[in-house]
Amino acid sequence: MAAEEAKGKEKAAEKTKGYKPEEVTVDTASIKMMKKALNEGIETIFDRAVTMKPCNIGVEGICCKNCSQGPCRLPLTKKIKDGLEEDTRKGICGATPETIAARNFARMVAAGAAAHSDHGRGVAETFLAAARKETHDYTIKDEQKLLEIAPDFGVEITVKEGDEEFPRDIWDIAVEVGEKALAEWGRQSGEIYYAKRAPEATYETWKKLGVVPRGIDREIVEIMHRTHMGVDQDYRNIIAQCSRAALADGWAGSMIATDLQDVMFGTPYPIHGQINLGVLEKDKVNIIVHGHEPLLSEMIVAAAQSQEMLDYAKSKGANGIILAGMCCTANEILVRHGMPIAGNYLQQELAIITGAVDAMVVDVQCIMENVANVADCYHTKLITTNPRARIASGRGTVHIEFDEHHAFEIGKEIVKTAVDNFTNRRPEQPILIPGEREMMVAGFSYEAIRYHLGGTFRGSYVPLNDNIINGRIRGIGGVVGCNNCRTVHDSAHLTVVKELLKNDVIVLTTGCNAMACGKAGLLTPEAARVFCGPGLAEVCETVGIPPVLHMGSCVDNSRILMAASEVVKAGGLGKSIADLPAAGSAPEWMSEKAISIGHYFVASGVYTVFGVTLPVTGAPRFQKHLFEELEKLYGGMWDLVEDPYEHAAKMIAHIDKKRKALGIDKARERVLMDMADRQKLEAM
Ligand code: NFS
Ligand code: SF4
Repeated sequence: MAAEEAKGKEKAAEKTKGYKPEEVTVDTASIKMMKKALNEGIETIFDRAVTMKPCNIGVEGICCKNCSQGPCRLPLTKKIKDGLEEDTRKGICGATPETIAARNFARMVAAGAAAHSDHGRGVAETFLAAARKETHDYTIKDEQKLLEIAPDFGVEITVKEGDEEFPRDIWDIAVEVGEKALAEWGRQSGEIYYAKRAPEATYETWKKLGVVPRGIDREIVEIMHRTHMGVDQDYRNIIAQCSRAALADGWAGSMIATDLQDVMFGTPYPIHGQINLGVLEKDKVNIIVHGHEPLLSEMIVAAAQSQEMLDYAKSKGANGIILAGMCCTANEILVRHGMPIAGNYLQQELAIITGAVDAMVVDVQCIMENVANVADCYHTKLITTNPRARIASGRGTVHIEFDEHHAFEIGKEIVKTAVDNFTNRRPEQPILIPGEREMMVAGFSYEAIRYHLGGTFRGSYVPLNDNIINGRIRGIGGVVGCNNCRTVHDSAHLTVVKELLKNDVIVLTTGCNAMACGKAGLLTPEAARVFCGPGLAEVCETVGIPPVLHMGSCVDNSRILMAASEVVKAGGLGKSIADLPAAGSAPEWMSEKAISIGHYFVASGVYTVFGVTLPVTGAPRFQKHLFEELEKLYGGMWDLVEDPYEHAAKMIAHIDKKRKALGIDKARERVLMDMADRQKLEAM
């Protein structure tokens, strides 16, 4: 009895032990909100991270539940690990740890590719509806971009009459592009159109390996089939299918989403914005749009800015309307409209805890179910909008379904709901909005990079290449991805990025990493002086750009693929993406989308390092395939490095390896020996 009592007490103590805000984030605004949450007894993900520990078999990727004879768990013992004992682990059906881990990995790719691509499908459908003038809420904003992408779909942009050629009607072009784009999902054979956008040598590698995607849906479905009990039981073959599906995501589903969004809403060019919870304002109606698809948020932006809604807000005693984004929706409305960002993934509950959020509007992806419970603790209305994503938790959750044919009307209804709720703020609940609010410059599409780093007269990637060849810029780092409650919020993101900058590696960013960088002031031109090595600082200061280029949301990782392709095409840095002095990174990843992105980077030839954990470590041969053997096939490979300093160091070592292979390592040494450069460094 006494023992039991002691155990109970221990458990209770464990429960109340909780977390220390300063130990789980480096973001001071978040710390303030966590303290408020702890004071008010509001449970957040940071509490759950203490009480819910990950399963140590699942974390290594070696639990199979693909049939009801399992789940089969194959723990990796120390003896097997050290090679003292033969690895004879098997599931009930005989599946090896390699098969199990590869199947699990493949299903993550399938889910991630499906998420991005289903987003893309929605964009293509809306685009087609706009092109056919079935909706008046969307239009073609960027004709130039439409004309640029049309030939990639084999769509003519001119018409011939006799010997003469005339520009074709833009709406006709749009309809044909829309139809061809939408057909990429259901395509059964052949190749996705955009595969040819890759440098020829990269495309040839895919062709040789037989992994050029046929159609988007087909490749995702085939993963599900192959990973069903008793189908594909060769981890190498499973990974080849992962490449097809992931490439279909990066070079089709995501890329089409990005392109058609640009045509409808405008291609991003550098724009000022503000970030962190301090963008909320106490005396205004605060609406947070959280999720991923700009189709809806674009309309809410328009509605929130309409005189009708502003007047309505005034009639309810509010001083205006603040519309702020969260997660990738935030990136979408930032890069096109300069709308403020409230925060990244781990701040979604914290935003509501300010007490000042009148509505949180969500669509799909990365929305924690618990936002509904937190919203219930305040006056906040949680509004779901997508038929694919309803939330059962929460007494006050409402559903206002989005429909692209009446998009603006629905946008207004949502804004009106938020305004009405402004009057329901509870006087007994003190509002606390942290003061943190950083300035940033975002919106570096690959077109914008071409323009900004290009010559005075004409956009081109040649000057960027020249600076890489002469060594001022050592290489390119793509640092992207999520937050993860298993690691200190934003900490690894910032360490990896700062290490790269210090070593003259220019950083391209998207997703929650971009927001971490924004909050830390890295997305300003002034950051170049403070954080960069002398070469990179000089380039950034001359051109007037931040050393970290915010390229958008996670589907906009396709912009990084395009930028890499442009760099190859500009010449002097090899023939394929795999030849570039470049590396990818997701220091705090958590979502399945990140695995799909990671794998399309790897299959496109990029060395890609993940932080936190990777569910492959329990299957050493499979891990070796991903971390080593893939390099021989694709030129790119996976890696897992938890320590952010070592993480960056390995990226830099890879960049140097590529510089050496290109014969430009000497140029770099010369630059470093340069007296003028040294003096400049000392003066800093
Ligand atoms: Ni990307 Fe964007 Fe953030 Fe991760 Fe989620 S918001 S789509 S998945 S958590 S970076
Ligand atoms: Fe076990 Fe094989 Fe069934 Fe997986 S598929 S649960 S390894 S029997």
